[in-house]
Order: sequence, then structure tokens, then C-alpha cells
Amino acid sequence: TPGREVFTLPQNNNNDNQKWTAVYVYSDVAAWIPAALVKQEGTNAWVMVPNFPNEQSMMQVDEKWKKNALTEMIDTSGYENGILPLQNVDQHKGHLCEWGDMVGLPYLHEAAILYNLKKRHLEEKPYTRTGDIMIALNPYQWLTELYTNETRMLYAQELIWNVSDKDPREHLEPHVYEVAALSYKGMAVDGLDQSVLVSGESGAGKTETVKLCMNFVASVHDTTTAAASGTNNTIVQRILDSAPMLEAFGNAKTRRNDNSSRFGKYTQLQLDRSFSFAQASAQLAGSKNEVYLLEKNRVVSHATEERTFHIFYQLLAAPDTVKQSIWEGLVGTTNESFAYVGPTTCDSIEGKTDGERFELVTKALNLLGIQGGSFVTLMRCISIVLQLGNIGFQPLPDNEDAAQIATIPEFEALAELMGISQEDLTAALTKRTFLARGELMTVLLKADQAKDSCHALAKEIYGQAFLWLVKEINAATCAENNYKPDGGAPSSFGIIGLLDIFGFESFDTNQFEQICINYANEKLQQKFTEDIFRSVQKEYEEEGLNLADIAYDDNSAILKLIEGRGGILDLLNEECMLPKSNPINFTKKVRTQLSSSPHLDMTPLDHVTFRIKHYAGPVEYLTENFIELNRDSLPADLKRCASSSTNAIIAQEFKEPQETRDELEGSMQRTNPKRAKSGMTNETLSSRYRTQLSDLMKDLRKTQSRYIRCIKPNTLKKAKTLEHQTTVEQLRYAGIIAGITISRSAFPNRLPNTTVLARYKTMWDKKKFPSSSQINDSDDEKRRADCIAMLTGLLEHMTTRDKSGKEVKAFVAGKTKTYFRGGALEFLQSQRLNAFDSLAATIQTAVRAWI
Ligand code: AD9
Ligand code: MG
Repeated sequence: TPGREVFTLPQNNNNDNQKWTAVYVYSDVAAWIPAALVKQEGTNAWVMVPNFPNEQSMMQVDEKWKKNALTEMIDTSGYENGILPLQNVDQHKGHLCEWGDMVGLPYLHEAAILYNLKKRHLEEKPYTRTGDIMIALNPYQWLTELYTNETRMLYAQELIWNVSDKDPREHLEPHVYEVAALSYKGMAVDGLDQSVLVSGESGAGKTETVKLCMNFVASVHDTTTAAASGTNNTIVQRILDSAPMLEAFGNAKTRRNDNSSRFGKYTQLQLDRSFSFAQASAQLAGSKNEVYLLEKNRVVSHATEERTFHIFYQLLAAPDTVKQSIWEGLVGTTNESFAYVGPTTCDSIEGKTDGERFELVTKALNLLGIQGGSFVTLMRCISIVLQLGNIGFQPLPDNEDAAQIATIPEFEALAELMGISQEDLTAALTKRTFLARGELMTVLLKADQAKDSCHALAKEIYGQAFLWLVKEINAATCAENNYKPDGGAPSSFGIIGLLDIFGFESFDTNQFEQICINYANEKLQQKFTEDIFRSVQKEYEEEGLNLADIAYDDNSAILKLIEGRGGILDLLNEECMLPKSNPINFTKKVRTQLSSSPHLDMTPLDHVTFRIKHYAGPVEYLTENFIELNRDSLPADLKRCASSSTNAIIAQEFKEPQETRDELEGSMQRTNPKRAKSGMTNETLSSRYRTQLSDLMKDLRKTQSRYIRCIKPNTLKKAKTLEHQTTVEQLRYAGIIAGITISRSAFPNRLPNTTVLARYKTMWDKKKFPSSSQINDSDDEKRRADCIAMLTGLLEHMTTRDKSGKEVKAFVAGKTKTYFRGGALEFLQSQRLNAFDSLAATIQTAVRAWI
């Protein structure tokens, strides 16, 4: 039938399942529709006709899908029932009815994307491209054949060294190695610094993805040159080991992920490209890590089915001899011995027990030079935190409003472990000193306030130990300190940055942590839209199109609301400075002073809630803990006390810069009484974070960025299972839909000129249309002219005029593709549907009659 393509797949006799031949009909609405299955046995033929609706009703199903009734529609409609019985048969022929690169989908909307991703997911193909963005669905099973040395080599050869003449994208399945290889090539061959931005919700696979990228980059050089020299091998090993080591200290089991990263991370891999240009190969020479927002609160509390940071369990699972060498108090203890740890049913993460992990962490720390004394010092920090959790207080017998230590032996052990006199430690935990009107005042703390001091100190010690470790890792892995070039000094280091950062979050209750996370995501989204805009611009330029048409919504107004002058963060910081700050006042200020922002939802809410309309959707924030968490400051007494510890890490990390000390001594008090009263000596968490993010963005803007969007297909952590609703939400949060909207804002649909001619030529009046020999002309320019001639006639009635009265056609023909304005392709398609009966129905009728 003219204008339709029917495919009969070649028969494959390897096994019975595959003896079926699928007859597909191509449909613009849903790619390939299986029309019938045929199996031949001798002179008999078996014919299976799936029960699916005709194209017209499929289009309606599609429309309904779009309207979000996803779950019910897919599971109960005849649509999917029509397709599912074919799955066994078409597994190996999947490429005919799915898209590895979704940019090719003629109709790109949520339903089409979801259907395509689901199909690939069930076929154990976790990766799918949408142009330059890689979508990675967590397979929840190790597909080992995807990550072999051979696979790595294949992607390196095809994408870095272009060993075959074929277009790699045409014949290589999308893969995380593709992103890694293209970054490597961009860095080594084109000389541009690179970044890979990985995002997704908890458990979506970000951390694993980053490790796969890192392993790829580490292994490419070895395959091209003689193995690196001894010293350089050690650096590579240190770099690779630093990831699981940071996981031990910064990851924990949560409801959503057994190995959940409780911090964000940007790792810059440094590569020696002094000999790269000739060989397109660069030696991994070093790395630097920047970390963001460790969830310190987890140190002092976690939900029953969750765990605190892995390292606590690992240390407690160490052999007694090792525990003895760290601190005698650890010998014979178990998880239950410490309030901050407590019972857990889980003693192994990702296939290794806590005891086994402790050995690995010890080895990795040794390789970094953290051994002997410094290893013990680090582990003692962990022990101090554990012990702080076991300190209890009670009211003084004669004064309810003052506290004394209730757990004397535990407290004595703690004082000894910290190397601080019992008097000093007691004072720091049970009293608070501050300056008022130039005089040093002391107040006594109640028992529960004293307990809070312990929690605050524990969190801060853990947080500082973590930062200390990051610094040590950086010192032991950065190329500047460690790398010895094989020949001469390296001329420059190329960078491949890997960002593993929490994705957009929207829960029933959203607090300070969520606004910080979503703020980072807005920053990244801004860059993402800029990058997409730029790539669309490039495509239009290459196609020779006029650019004036691309318009897109950027999110700078939302960012202004959050981080701009007088914005939410500024108001929060101001509130934190006030002696009588409170969440109600802060919320009121946000709602009155920022009421002109279109991104602040002004519908009435309670006194401690405001709602931001983020790019990914509205989020309601509960401000109750904003002030306290933003202050993020340890009372000066505790800080001073900790800095006198004999534990070198604690002493070093708690040391006050001189001017802060002066401030404490009172010299600044007279000039800034507000600060004095509130005991504020630190910059706030949000201002530190704002600077960190702004530095990150500056770094990223110097690089060529690639995006990997990790998607968690189900909440059960199960293989081959995809939940529709949550998957679509993640696609939305990942900005994939928004990205597509930009690239399709002016021209929602596009088709290659060859397809346009082949598909619609029969609808064109033959007299006016050039002969078919001309249509098959291989010349781009000729084909473009034919498209213009044909579509001008077919779409004439859709031509409009712009404000200045200039004619605007419903399509623009570029060098190789035609771009259609909204409605134009649909119109052509409906004309075609009218002209021909559904081919699928015809085949079915014919086949039924034949049976
Ligand atoms: V979180 O925001 O840190 O809580 P991530 O980092 O997104 O989260 P992670 O990489 O830790 O998720 O992956 C979660 C789990 O999914 C892993 O522990 C693996 O069990 C599983 N996973 C992730 N990626 C893959 C993969 N490519 N193949 C197989 C995978 N399993
Ligand atoms: Mg992670």
C-alpha cells in the first residue's frame, strides 16, 4: 500500500520461540505495530493475530496517556494487551520497534518516551539516548556482559579512535561508556575540559554510574600504551579506591537505597595529555574531590529500618585485636552497645559484610598514607562520636534547671578518649557562656539541653572528620603532588569532572535539606537548558535555518527568588542574625517581601510554610528547622573545648581562625552587639553552600558538559519491573520533557526530507509534482527543493502571517530535514489515514479470511 511500510522480519531457526515471523506495520503514532505473527512448519503455517485496536484508536489511547492516567491505561487498555504477547518473539528484533535514540521518535511526548523506555528496560537495555542526553534506567541486576573489558575496548575504539568508518551512533547501543568515551575524546583529542553531570533520585544509580565512568577513563590509557609506571599505577589505584572509601564514611542504608550517598560529590579527574594528541590517549594522573552537604544529622538519629553511616558498623565488626589497637573501650562491644548505632538486621551491603568492608577500607586508607598513628586518630574520632551518644544527663538534686552527668564511667572514658580534662568537658557540655554588655555571662543548661550539646558535638566531630578525610584523599591523589610524568613535565592536565549530586526532591514534608537540594538542581537546570538551547541552535544552523524562532523559558527568575539579593536565602541569613529569630517571622518576610515573584505561590498556607514553583513542579517547604540548620554553628564553648583535644584531627579541624577567637574574647562585641547576643560566629550553611555552588557552576562552565539522567524504574529494587507513574515523574524532574520542549518549541515535529518525499508523494497532484526519478535524487539540495514544492501545496491553507504581515509557512525545509510547526504533521498524517484504511486491520482481515 502506498505510503505504508510493512516489514517481515527474517526467520530465525535457532530456537522455537524465534521461529515466529513478526509482520510489523509502521505507524507514526506509536512506531512499529505488530500486525501478525506467522510460524511455518513444513507445509503448515500458524498465524497469530494480536488483538490490538486500529491506528485511529491507538492515537486516542495515546492522547489519554498524555493526560496522565498512565497506570490504568497501560495495564488495562487493549493497546498493551495487543503488544505484550509478541514480546518473546520480538525480543531479538527489538530495534525495529523501539528507539535507542529517542530524538528519532516522530511524536515525542511522555507516553511515547515511557513506552520506549519500558520496552528497552524489559529487554535488559538500561541505556537510551535522547540526543546528547543519556537516560540510564537502574537495571537492579548486574548485566555483567555490558561492563566487560571487551565492551570498554569496543566503545573506546569506535568513539575515541574511530577505527571503523561507520557512524558509531548508528550501530552501537547507547551506553554509559559512550558518554565516558566521548568525554575522553573531547578532552584528549579536542583539548577541551569535560564534565559528566549525573543526576537522579535516591537509588537511581548515580554513584554506580560515576564509578563506571571512572573505571572507563582509568582503563583507556592502559590499553593504548605500555602499563603506567609504578608510581602512576599507585595513583590510579588511589583514585579508584577513593570512591568506595568515601562511601564508607558518607553512605548509609536508607529505605530507598542500601548504599545511599548522604552527600553530593564533584570529582575532577586530571589527565596528562602531554602525549595525547598523537595517540588520542591521556594518562589518568590525579583527582580532586569537592563534597556538598553531608547529612550530619544521621549521626545522632536514623529511622529504625535505616542505618547510620557504614563506617560505624564496619568499625564495630572489626576483630577485637584491631579494636584494641584503636581504643580499649571498643573491645567486646557490638552495635547494640552504642545508642547512635543500635540493632540492625542488615550486616552486608552490596554483597560484602561490614567486617569485609572494614578490611577493604583499612587497605584503601593505607594506600593513601593513612596508617599507623593517623589511622588510629581517625578511628578514634569515630569512637568519640559513638561514645558521645552514650552520655546521659540528669537534673541536679537541688536545681531542676541545671544538669549533671548521669553516666559517669562512659563520661570518664569519653574524656580520656578526647584527651580533655573531665572538668573542662563537663563545663562545655553543661554550661553556656556568652557576652552581654561587655561582660562574660554563664547560664546552666537543663539535662535535655546538655544532651543536645552532646548531639551537636558528635555531629560536628563527624562532619569535620569527613572533611579531613576528603582533604587527605585530595592531597594523596591530586596530580600536582603525586604524578610523575613518564617523559618530561606534563604540559597541562585535562579535566573530566564527574558530578554525583542528589536529584530534585519533592516529598510530603520538605525541609531545609530539600530547598538546598532543589536550589542546586535549579542551578544545574539552568545550565542544562542553556546547553540544549545551544545544541538546537547548532542543529538549526547546520540545517541552514533562521534562528529567530527558538524561544524557551529559562529558570533565572526562580534562581533570583532563592539566591538573588533580598531573596529567600538572604532573608534567612538576616533572620539567623537576629537574637529573637523565629520561623514564623522568617516565613512572613518571605511571603510579604517576595510576593512579587511569579514563582512564589501566594495561595494561603499556614505560618511556617511557603511554596516555590520549581521548574520540575511546585514544592511546599516547612520552615520550622530552617534557622537552626542554616546557622549550623556549634556553641563557642564546645568549639573551644574540642579544639583543646589531644586527638590531632579534632584539634586541627576545630581550631578557630584568630579573628573569630578575638570576637569571642569580646573585641568585636561592642561594634556588633546583634551577633554577640546570638552567639553567631560562623558564616551560615546556606552562604557557604551558595559559594560552593557558584564555584561549581564556574568550573562547569569551563567544560563541555554531558548529561546522564538516572531513573529508578521501581521502588521495589526489582529487575525488569517498571512503574509508570513514578518513572514519568522522574523524566519530568530530570528536565527531559522540558529539554525536548525547548528543542521542539518552534517546530514540534521533524522528519528527514527523504521520508517526507517517500511518505507524502502519493498525496500530491502528479501533474504538479516532479517525476519519481527526481524524488530519488541523491542530491540534498534537490530533495529540499522538492519538499518545498510539495509541502507548499499540501500545507498551503496552514500558512499564517506574523505581526509584521510576513508570511509564515507551516514548515521549514532544512538541508536534510523538514521541520513542521504545530499541527502540520498531524494534518498530513490525518490526510493519509483518511486515504488508506488501517493497514493493520487490512492484514488482519486478510489473514483471518485466509485461516
Ligand atoms: V543515592 O541518591 O546516593 O541514595 P544513587 O547513587 O543514585 O542513590 P546507587 O548508584 O547507589 O544510587 O545505586 C543504587 C543501587 O542500584 C546499587 O547499589 C545497585 O544495587 C543498583 N545499581 C545501580 N546501578 C546499577 C547498574 N548499572 N547495574 C546494576 C545497579 N545495578
Ligand atoms: Mg549515590
